[in-house]
Amino acid sequence: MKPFREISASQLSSLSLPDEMKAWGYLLIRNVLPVEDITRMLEEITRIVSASGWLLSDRSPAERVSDARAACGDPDPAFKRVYEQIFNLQAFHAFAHHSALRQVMHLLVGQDLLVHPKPIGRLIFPNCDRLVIHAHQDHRSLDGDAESFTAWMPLHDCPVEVGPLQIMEGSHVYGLQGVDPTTGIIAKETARGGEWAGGPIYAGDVLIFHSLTVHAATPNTSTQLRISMDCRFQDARRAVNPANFVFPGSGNDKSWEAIYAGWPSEELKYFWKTMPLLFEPSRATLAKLADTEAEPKLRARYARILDQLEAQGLS
Ligand SMILES: O=C(O)CCC(=O)C(=O)O
Repeated sequence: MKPFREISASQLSSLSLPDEMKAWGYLLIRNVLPVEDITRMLEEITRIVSASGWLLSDRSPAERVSDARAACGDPDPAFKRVYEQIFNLQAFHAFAHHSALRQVMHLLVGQDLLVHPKPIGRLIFPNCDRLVIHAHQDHRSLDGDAESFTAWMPLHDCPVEVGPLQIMEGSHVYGLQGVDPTTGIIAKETARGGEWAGGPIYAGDVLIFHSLTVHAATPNTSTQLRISMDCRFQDARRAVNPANFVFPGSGNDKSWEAIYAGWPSEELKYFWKTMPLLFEPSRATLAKLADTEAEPKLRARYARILDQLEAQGLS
């Protein structure tokens, strides 16, 4: 695999990030985030996974050596119980708003930056094929405007054996690509784009890619849990799917109120409410779909989105 094309933080003032993104579909920027801030986040997450029995008890939690008997991943109930504790942390949400990350995202999307409110934490057990995330495009789940971007950040050094992301260069110019209808995976053999690029990604580096860029995880063949975060961003004036501000899945009782209940301060609670967001689908379209969509499951999903927008005062 060819090595990532990389940019150093010191080159940021002399490069046009929009041009680089347009040409390659991704940017690997080294040394963006202060390692102390990343380590603080890592320690909070490690405390939770260690207390949940995911790490070998005869090794230091800082080594993140996983206990294979605990191996699990989304959507396993055991995984969700632990992940919920992490998702409830105020620091986890604040990470997506880190000033160093915002600065880079401003260079890419301009002054009107929307930080999507649901960052994702990846807790990837080693040597577990079923937990490897295969080739896909984020636009399929994000929806809204395709000019949206994911920032992927390991919370520790991530050599190739610990399973960093790989990127298919230039794959963002081909629109949504075909997937296997049962797995949602894009076959690497038929994916359209240039060569796959990969390599180690270190604590402090940020891999940013376009929502149409095809990407996949490298299998984690180490002994360690891989802990990373991915956060999404876009120009706030462009359309955004309202599903990104609520919890539209069936059978979950997640709510912002429950998440915020344990936060030590008011900071960042419902930060998007003061922004003039352009929802696509609009509330009127959602209301129509909640009535007319042929599939009952989808009708119920649209109704849940509308209810939750209303509860936030966004309708
Ligand atoms: O971290 C991973 O394993 C997958 C991340 C990913 O696919 C994404 O950030 O879109």
